[in-house]
Amino acid sequence: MRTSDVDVTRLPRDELREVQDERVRNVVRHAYENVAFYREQFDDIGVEPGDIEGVEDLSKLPFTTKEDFRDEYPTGMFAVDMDEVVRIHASSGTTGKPKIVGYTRDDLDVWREVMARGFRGVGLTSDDSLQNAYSYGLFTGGFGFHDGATAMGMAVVPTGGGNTQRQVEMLADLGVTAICLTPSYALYLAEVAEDMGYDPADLELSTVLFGAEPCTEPMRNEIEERFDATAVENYGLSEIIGPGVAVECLEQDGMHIWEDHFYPEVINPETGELVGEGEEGELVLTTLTKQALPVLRYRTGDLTTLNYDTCECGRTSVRMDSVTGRADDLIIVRGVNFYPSEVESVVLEFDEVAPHYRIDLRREGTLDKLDLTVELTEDFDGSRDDLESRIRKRLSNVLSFSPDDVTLVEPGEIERTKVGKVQRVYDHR
Ligand code: DLL
Repeated sequence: MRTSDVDVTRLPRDELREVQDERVRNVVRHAYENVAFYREQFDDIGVEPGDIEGVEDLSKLPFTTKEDFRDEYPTGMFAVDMDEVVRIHASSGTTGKPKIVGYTRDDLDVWREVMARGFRGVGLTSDDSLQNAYSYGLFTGGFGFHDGATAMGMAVVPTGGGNTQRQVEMLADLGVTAICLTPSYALYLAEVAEDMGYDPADLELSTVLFGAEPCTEPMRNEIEERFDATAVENYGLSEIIGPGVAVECLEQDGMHIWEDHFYPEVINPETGELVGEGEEGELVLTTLTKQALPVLRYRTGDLTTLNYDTCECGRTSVRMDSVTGRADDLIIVRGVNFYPSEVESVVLEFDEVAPHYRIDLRREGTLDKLDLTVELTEDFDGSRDDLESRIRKRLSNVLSFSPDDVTLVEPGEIERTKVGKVQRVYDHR
C-alpha cells in the first residue's frame, strides 16, 4: 500500500498498523541481510527475520544503542554501498567519536516529506518564507529544515547559526514569516533585536519552529510572547533521520510521530521492559523505511510519554510529550533525583526571573552540592533576599530539594549559546 501524507496521518489505527507491519518486515530483512551487526545480534539470540511478522514482534529483538554506533564507526551500520549514499551527517556527542549517518536518494525524499508535513501541519504554505537559523554542516538541523522547506516551495533564508545581528536584519528587512532555531537561541535573538531597537513582536514572524534541545512550557510561552508568534516544537535525532521524527500541530498538545516511517516504543530505562500506555519512559524508535541506515529498536535516551488518543486536529498518529530530559541527565544530589527541566519549570514561574539559568554541581568532601544561578529581568527592583528565599522554598516544595547556593545575577550575565545546543548543567564533580 502506498501512503500519501494527506491520508496517512489520519488513518484509522488498525489500517496504519497494516502499513507498519508490512514495513517492519521489510526493514528487518533489509537490516539482517545487509548489516553484519544486526545479523550477529539476531543469530546470537536465535531469531530470524521471518520471526518478525509485525511491529508487535519487535520486542523479540535486542535494543540498538549509541555505543553500537560508536563501535561500528564510521559506517558499519550502513546497509547499502557507498555509491548509493548521497548524503552524510554526523551527531557529535560530548565524548568520543561522532555517530555517522547516511542517506540514499529515497531517504532524503522521506526526510523532505516528513519535514514538509510538519510545516503544512502548522499552516505554512509556499507563500511563507523560512529563516533557517540551524547550523548547516554535519548537524542534521540545517539541511533537514532547508530541504523540507525547499521541497514545499517556501523561500528559505539560509542564515545558519550565529551572526545574530544579521539574522535580525534579515527578519526585519525581508519580512520573513517563519524561523527555525533552538529555543535558547530564539530568546537570545529576541534580546539582540531589542538591543538593536526592534520590538521582536513587530516582526512579520508568525511561526517559530523550535527543537533540538529541551524546552519547557514556560520557555515556549516566553518565546511566543516575545515574538507574538506561534511556537511549535520539532523532535528528532540524527540516528533516526534528523529533525522531523515528530512535530506539533497547531493544537500544541504533543508532537505527532510520523508513524508510517518511525515506530515508537517506550521502555523503563532501568529494566528495558515496555511501560504501560501513557506512562513515562525512554523512547525507543525503529525506522520503517530507511534504506542507507535502517535502525531497529534504538534507545534514544530521551524521556517522554505517548498519547494514542485522536488529536483535536483529527490526526490519529500517536503524540509524544515534550522530552522531560535524557535518562543520562538525571541529577542525583544527596539522594534526591530530578531533571534540569524540573528546575527550569519552577524557576520560570517567577516573573522576576528571565529564562536564563545554570546549574553547577560540585563536591565538597563527600557531599554533593548544587548551585543555581538565575538571571533577573530588566525591571526587577524588589528585594533579592526575598526573591531568593521564595525560589528556594518553591524548589523545596516541588522537588523536595533546596540548592546550596542561589545566585541572582544581572540581565545578560549568563552566557548565551549562539550556535549549537545550550548547556545548562555543569558537573564539576
Ligand atoms: O538535534 C535533530 C533536530 C534538529 C531536531 C533540529 C529538532 C530540530 P541530534 O543532534 O542528533 O539531532 O540530537 C538529537 O537532541 O536525542 C534529544 O536528546 C535532543 N532533542 C532533539 N529534539 C528535541 C526536542 C537533532 N524537541 C538529540 N526536545 C535527541 C528535547 C530534543 N530534546
